[in-house]
Amino acid sequence: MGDTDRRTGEAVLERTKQEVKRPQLFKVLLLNDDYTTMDFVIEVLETIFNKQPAEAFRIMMMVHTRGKGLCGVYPHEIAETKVEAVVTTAREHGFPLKAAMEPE
Ligand code: TYC
Repeated sequence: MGDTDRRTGEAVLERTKQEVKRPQLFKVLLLNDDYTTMDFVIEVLETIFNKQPAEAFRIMMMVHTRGKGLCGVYPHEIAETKVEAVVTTAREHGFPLKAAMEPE
């Protein structure tokens, strides 16, 4: 609405070209701590982030050695749900494990 055609200068009421809006994506990261067990982190990666065992181990070691590691990239609401699921299950098991999300 209120647009002007670039070539003719005439008013354009509606553009026919379709715009595709892709959702903004967010990285979900796991953060290191000294108390959560390696086995529990691997379990989280397999169950919440659907990783195969070898990939879960690789990500866990990345977090352990580098402080944080990428678990997946998701639309906002799914990323939020993953972070909540990590925190909820970790607290239920008495672990301080944290997850974070950041714009891709
Ligand atoms: N650093 C933990 C330990 O030595 C293991 C760990 C890995 C904890 C990844 C959190 O996100 C994490 N038991």
